[in-house]
Amino acid sequence: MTTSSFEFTDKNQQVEVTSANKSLTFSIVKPEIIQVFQDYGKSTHSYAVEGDKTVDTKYAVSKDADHVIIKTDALTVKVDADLHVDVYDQDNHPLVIHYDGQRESINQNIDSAHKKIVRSEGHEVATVDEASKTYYEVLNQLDDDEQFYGLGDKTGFLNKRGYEYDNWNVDEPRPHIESFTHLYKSIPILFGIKQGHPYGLFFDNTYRSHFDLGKESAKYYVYSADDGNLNYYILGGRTLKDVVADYTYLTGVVPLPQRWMLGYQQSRWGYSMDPKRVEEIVDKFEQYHLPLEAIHFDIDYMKGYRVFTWDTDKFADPKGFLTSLRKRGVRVIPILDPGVKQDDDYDIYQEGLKKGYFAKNKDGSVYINRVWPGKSAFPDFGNPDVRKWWGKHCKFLLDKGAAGIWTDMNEPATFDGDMPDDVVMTDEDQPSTAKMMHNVYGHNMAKATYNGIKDATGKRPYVITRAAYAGTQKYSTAWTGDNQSLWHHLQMSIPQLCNLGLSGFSYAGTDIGGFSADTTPELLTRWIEAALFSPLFRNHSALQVRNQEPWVFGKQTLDIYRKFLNLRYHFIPYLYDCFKNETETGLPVMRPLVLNYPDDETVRNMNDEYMVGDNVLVAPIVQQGQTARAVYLPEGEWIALDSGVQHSGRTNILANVPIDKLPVFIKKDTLMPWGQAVEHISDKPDTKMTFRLFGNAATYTHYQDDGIDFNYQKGEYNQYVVSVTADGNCQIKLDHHGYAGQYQTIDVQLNDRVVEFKFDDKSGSYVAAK
Ligand code: MIG
Repeated sequence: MTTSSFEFTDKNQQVEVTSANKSLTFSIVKPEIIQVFQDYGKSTHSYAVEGDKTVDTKYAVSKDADHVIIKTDALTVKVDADLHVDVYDQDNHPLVIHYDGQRESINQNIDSAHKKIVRSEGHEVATVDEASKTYYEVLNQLDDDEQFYGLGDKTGFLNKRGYEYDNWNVDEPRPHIESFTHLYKSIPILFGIKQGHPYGLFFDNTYRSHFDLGKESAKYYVYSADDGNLNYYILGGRTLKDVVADYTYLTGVVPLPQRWMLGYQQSRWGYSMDPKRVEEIVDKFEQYHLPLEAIHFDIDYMKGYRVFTWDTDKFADPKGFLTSLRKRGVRVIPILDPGVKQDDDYDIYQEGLKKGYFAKNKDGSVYINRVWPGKSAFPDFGNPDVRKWWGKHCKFLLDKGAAGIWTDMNEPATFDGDMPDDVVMTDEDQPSTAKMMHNVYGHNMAKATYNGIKDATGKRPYVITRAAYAGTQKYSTAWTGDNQSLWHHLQMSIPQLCNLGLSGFSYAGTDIGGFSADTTPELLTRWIEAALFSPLFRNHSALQVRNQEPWVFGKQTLDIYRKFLNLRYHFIPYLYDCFKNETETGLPVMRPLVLNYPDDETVRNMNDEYMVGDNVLVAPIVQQGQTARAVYLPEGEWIALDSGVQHSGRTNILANVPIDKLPVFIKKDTLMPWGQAVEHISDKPDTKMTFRLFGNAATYTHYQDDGIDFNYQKGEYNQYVVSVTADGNCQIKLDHHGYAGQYQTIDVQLNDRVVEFKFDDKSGSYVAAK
């Protein structure tokens, strides 16, 4: 029997290390994932990680004089008597090493008296945050070459090193710039590459928390929280892809979308003030032969901004109207805000009140703040009954013909000051407060909406949310909120969407053209080009700004816009395949080059190029007036989509990029499915598919299902393996045939000819026509 106060217990993949009177628990989830937990007596319910993810794992625990050592096949964790944690990968490379020194203030050469003076004029003065320090912080060594990625929708650049961030969802109408520490989403997943070795740290704590990633000092980085338990996951695999995949293993993948959701969507605050205006927009799309899948209805369609109402003074017959649009191939996505108007004659408010479904003040009265409908109450979405209630009411919109629901203002945003931290809310079955539930408010609203749509329609739900927490990707696509028609925001959209992708949000987009401020023809054009592969593909603008539909700037802009919408549609089968892969691998569709080429130092700070899956590289123009740019191509051979010219990688090439061009490169030896440039994606199966060969030989696996419901989960899908050998031998195998909508014709475009295949009913296989 030892009386040493530094010891451990080990039971069922849980190792509890105790020292003095404190303890840390390490849960081995799988070889590459270890959870670190310290109990501060707070809720242990996770909104991000649903269900037990633990896999039977081989591991060993030992102790020497200084450390308790936990070892799996992928990770070694060393804990000392101060309960400091060091982590190494399977080859003993350091991944996460505790920093032993003290935090220091940024050196400003300013004394406290002068700090006070500049503060009183309204300036922010950085200082070591005493308040957060007193709760807890995780302080780790920072290497000179360490890079950071992830963190969701934060502003700024791809590599987060050198900046500080907060996790606290806010509605931010000012132009988002790199000094802003937080926006609408809190996704506390930090990916690092240390001396070339990747790791992840996922801090699953919904309370306000902070990252300083080498801004304060080049010696360390810090995570700190204001409240909650210490609860984080160490992720470590061989490659950055492994680590990113393990994050989605924990928090979930984006479910397969309906096929039309990958098509073009048009939106503007104000369209739905008048059905005539909506019709005019649809007319113009038809007249100009522009593809269109959906129009989004902003708050104007409601009766006095009351959720689950439709203003029948404006729309005599909402259902008839939506049906008529649907017949023209256009779906409608109406918006919902969380705020429920305080109005005694309004059934939703009465019902919520009677059932106690609204957030409350400390004294038990209903918490009221002002939003669009005026004074409003806020559903307590952390309560599963409230989520069910909200979900059921979504049927009101679905019955009218809505094809999805857009959820806004769910940070939650309020007009009369922020919701106080002590507002009473529910954490599943436990009483809680806004202090804990704020960052998952949007998450729970999106989840309620997703389940409501799924129950009512049986189709793959389409939800778009503004606020989110880690794991919201299981329920909703996300847009990046109120950007502006600024070149800076076009530039930022690439790193922002890439980091969202790494953070689980494979299905996201920015408002194309910019939401606030007046766009210009050049900016709109460069935006539709840069966003060509943005998973969520929606042009949206504010009430008070210049119109920004594709035709408002005349023929040149319209023609270019149409050309790129058509190009997008050619790539939809590829994007759909990327989504299918994403559901299996957890890797994002739109991604930074560093994910595919983590060993290439050139791409670790690349903000103006991105990739789509493994084989497509995009290098748009994001500078006003620019018509040429350097394009960095990583290792391998690349074929320019436009010209077919082949380039060798690991170097920059100069691309001439006049206003109507977008540099897209396909990795040599790729077969690319090439869809048709339709004006509306049909619910009926395509009868024909084309595959284009880039290079000399390739194999490609292509996925097809009805693109609508969940029957694919019962095997109703087709999987085609298309291959071309260097000597021109071409084959198509129907690997899995569970969906009756198989293509009748498949063309394979080789460099010198097209091979046409026909489906042969008798043999159930594809036969090359002679
Ligand atoms: O305070 O519903 O980000 O997309 O058009 C503005 C009106 C509220 C903010 C959303 C924006 C939407 C707008 N909403």
